[in-house]
Amino acid sequence: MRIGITCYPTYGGSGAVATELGLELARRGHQVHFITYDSPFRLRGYAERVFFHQVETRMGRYPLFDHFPYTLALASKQHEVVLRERLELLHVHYAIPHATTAYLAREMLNGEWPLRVITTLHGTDITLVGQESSFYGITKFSIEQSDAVTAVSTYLRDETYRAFGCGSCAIRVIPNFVNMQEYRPGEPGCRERLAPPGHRLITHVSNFREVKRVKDVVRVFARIQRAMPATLIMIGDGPERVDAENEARDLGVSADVRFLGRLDSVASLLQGSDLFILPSQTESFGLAALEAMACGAPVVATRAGGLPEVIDDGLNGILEPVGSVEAMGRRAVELLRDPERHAAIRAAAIEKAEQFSADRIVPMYEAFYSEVLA
Ligand code: GMT
Repeated sequence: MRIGITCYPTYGGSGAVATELGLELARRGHQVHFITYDSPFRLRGYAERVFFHQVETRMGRYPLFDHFPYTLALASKQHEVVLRERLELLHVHYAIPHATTAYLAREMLNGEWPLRVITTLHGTDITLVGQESSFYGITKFSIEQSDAVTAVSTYLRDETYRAFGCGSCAIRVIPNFVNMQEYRPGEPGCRERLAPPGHRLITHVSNFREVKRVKDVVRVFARIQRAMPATLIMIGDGPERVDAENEARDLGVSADVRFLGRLDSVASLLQGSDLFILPSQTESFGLAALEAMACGAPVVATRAGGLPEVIDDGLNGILEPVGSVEAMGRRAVELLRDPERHAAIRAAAIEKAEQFSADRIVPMYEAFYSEVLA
């Protein structure tokens, strides 16, 4: 198949999933064209049958535009690439504004070429941003105008029906996936340079937005640190980073908390981790948790959104209510103090991650594409 993919190219779960999907599809013989404003961050170097088409984000000084109309430039580029490359499918990730630009690009074809548009809903496009009054109407319209819609969890599908109605769209749940060759348990000694000898290594990865509750990560860590020597590695960047840094200072743990900022590849850090903390307010799926589990790091997370579809409390991870740092901290300490139970949860986490391996999930997308094209 000849497939166009549009996503956010910078850090974020939807861009990560879209890019990994494109790469997997190309490995399976499909031709994949990424259409976005920058090369997606997980697109590393040359890959056979993968192409990148850059969308302009600015133009020569033109006094009328305070803000460059990226949405129009994207729709125009999608239309151009679809026609030139004879793309059968345009698969857009994150509804805002991608479902809208894909709708425009398909309308611009005016029957000249039979393009099908698939929108994958990822999370905050439905649970937060899409429900803001400035976006609600156009998001609902654009989802309904897609030829097919997928959601990354049952929770997100149901939330879309609840919040948007979308009566005419039968949303297919295709969960996120992980590349088990890249995200795999580490070799002994893989954590040597990550934390001082004798320290437990705790990690967190996110975009440090409010919804991630990064201060809770530090609060849970402070409870662990009271019980045993430990180091916390915070990976990512975003608006709440300064608050998290201040929290670490206020709780007196900043000497053992390392803020690394954004990193392209996190597998080696996850492989060395004893625990991964994800205390989000909501999480449509929790790709970061899945990647940690695949690397053998048990996850302490909140019982929110789609996280219970990834983590079974007590079996392959720990789930507690949003904001319950005391309970998360207590259960984290109990787990870290019990090597046998830690090993059992770690093994169960890897086993659960295998249910979401790329080899199992990507064929679901291929089958869905064939259905939509038929
Ligand atoms: O909102 C974010 O954290 C980023 C967002 C995205 O679309 O980039 O992540 C969402 O999509 C991921 C991939 O499908 C999911 O694993 C995340 O759970 C989801 N984030 C939220 O729902 C908060």
